Amino acid sequence: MEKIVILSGAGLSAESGLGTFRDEGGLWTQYDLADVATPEGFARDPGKVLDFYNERRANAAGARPNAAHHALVRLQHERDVLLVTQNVDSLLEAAGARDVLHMHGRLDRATCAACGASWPAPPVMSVSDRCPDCGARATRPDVVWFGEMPVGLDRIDAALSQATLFVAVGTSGTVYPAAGFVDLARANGTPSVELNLEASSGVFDDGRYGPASEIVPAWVGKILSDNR
Ligand code: BV8
Repeated sequence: MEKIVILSGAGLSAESGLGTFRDEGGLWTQYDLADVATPEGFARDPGKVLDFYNERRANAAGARPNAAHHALVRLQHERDVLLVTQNVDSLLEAAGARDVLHMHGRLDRATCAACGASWPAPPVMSVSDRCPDCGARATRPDVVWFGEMPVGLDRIDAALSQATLFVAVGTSGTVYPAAGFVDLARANGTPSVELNLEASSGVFDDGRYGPASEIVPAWVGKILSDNR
């Protein structure tokens, strides 16, 4: 049986209304990522960063999983699958996924920059919030900004070294180290598949292109019918 590592990006949740980062009208065309997705930007203007994530948290709260999320969950229930996501939404969990590895953190969690505590994020975070553990006014979204260490890299490396298949869903392959996972797979001799609206810059052995809500269920159906 296959041991599959699946990396997802914003394209997985695009049809759930959450938008992407680098497509036309994407988040990084509306905001300067240096202002809202770096520790330096947070230090400069924490209120602006909290507002950016409050808006995304509100948007995500109203979103529902699409057919691609449900297809990945079906595959996880039937095969040995590690779901690694760059997405900070919880739509895979909403579709019934277990044990999703959010390598860039989660919108629905907050953390304390002073003591490292983490707790469920309130719908709206403000600079006057205090850490429930240490009381410091140092709360921030529990997400990984540029220049910060992504979550779970050791676990991802170990899974990639054992994988029989690496799949990237809905990611432009722009952000590292996630964008380098396909190269790790190749170096390990692991076949790789890209499921995306259009070909990214990554070098994959195979690709299916179109909206995730169509191509991901079709691909999962083939994997399961081939009894791989
Ligand atoms: C780090 C915060 C130290 C949460 C984000 C080499 C090695 C290591 C680091 C670097 C390196 N080179 C450069 C770096 C630094 C940097 C980096 O990669 N910079 C880029 C800009 C070059 N990386 C870092 O800083 C990382 N940390 O390096 O720590 C270190 C050093 C060594 C080893 C380990 C660690 C931290 C990166 C995390 C930054 N945080 N977000 C948030 O606010 O969400 S990044 C941001 O981009 C999001 O997390 C997002 O998930 C991620 C990736 O974007 P995508 O998901 O791919 O989205 P995008 O819009 O780009 O693409 C969407 C795709 O979907 C497109 O292809 C589109 O065609 C497709 N699509 C659209 N609609 C659909 C669709 N597909 C299917 N169906 C559809 N309907």
